[in-house]
Amino acid sequence: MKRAVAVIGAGPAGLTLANLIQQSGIDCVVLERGSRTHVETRPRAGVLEHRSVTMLESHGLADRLLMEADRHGTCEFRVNGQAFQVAYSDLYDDRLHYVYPQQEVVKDLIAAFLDAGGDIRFSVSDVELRDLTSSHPTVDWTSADGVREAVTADFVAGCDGFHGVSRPSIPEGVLTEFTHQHGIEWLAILAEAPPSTKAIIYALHADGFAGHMLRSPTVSRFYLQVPVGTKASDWSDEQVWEALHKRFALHDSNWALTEGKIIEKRVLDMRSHVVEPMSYGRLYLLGDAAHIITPVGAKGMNLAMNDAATLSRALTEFYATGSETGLKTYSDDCLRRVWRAQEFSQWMVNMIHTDVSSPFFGRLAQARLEHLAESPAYRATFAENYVGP
Ligand code: RFL
Repeated sequence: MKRAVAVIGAGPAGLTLANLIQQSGIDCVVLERGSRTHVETRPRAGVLEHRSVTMLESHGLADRLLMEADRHGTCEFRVNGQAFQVAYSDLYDDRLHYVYPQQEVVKDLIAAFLDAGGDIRFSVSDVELRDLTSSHPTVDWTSADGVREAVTADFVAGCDGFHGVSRPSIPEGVLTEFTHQHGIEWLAILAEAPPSTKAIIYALHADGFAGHMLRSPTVSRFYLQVPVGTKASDWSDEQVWEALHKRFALHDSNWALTEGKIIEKRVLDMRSHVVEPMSYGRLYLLGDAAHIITPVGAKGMNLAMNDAATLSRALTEFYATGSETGLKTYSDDCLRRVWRAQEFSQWMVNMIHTDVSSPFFGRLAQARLEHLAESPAYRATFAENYVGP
């Protein structure tokens, strides 16, 4: 089989890229390890930045999102039983966050791609990449029926997440890896509980951080900072709710947390990882395949989509004019935004955890939060980074 582009992975990065290049008349095949049902029901992120939505909308890919997503322009911090809100949308050009679960984004992008005649191979295995520095790299895989198949392409897009095969196909020594273990762990909880808040809550408590994120009218995501080395099974559902009640508690308020059935409980290793450059020969890395960021600040899915839009522009330029300028600058263009997001996420990690590495940092976190509560200028900078410039 011959295609212009072989896309590995049908997550937000791979599916956004596939749709965008298909719209430019560039043919591609998408190879996905999971089944269609699996990828369309896997809950992960849920917050899209204004600029991700604008990009999807300009390609006609945001119809359902714009109808169904909740808009958010305020978040809340709780410290020692007192709450204060930051109306970040008012502070930054009326830009909003769109709360729309990642699996719904994936569902919409698959439907749009297939409706326009796209080719996705689900449930593939043993994907292998070859001849990446030649002008015609090849990808082999075993189909759902057990048949070994291959595509020869002009370019390969590695959109297969942190644990995929694309990045490890690059010879050792080519990439520079930047890794940071944040020294904290979160228990991530998904519950069939209607949101108890209109604004995302970040709560600091002597026991550790707690977060109340929004997903849908019937499902909420919660995070609890837990000791490093914790297993999800160490926490019973009762202990989870007890800790959430305690860490979110407010003095002088009748605010209440609505409980519900816990449908997912997992420990998130809070780490950051970036590789440079985000390309090798004719292989381009996108999204989590190239960079992992903590969920603090909700940047991961948005960075994946930005990579896809950037590579799509470069490929469109290449096929229209023969120019390789966009392909050559792809990595630097994406990395600028990746590092800006990493810096903000790290800043926010340090602000919402009282004991990141020492009591000294606990005091810095407190000072940072007081600054945020008191200073309009500081809040404006937060708003720009949080909602996305
Ligand atoms: P994905 O979504 O991991 O998709 C990669 C796809 O590749 C497939 N794959 C393979 N296919 C073929 N062959 C192989 N060998 C393969 N290996 C893997 C996988 O099955 C999968 O379908 O990567 P992508 O597209 O780069 O998208 C990245 C985002 O998924 C990720 O950054 C976000 O989910 C991160 N994230 C959040 N991001 C936000 O912007 N806002 C949030 O609020 C937010 N919350 C979160 C998050 C991630 C979380 N977890 C589970 C890590 C909350 C959580 C709990």
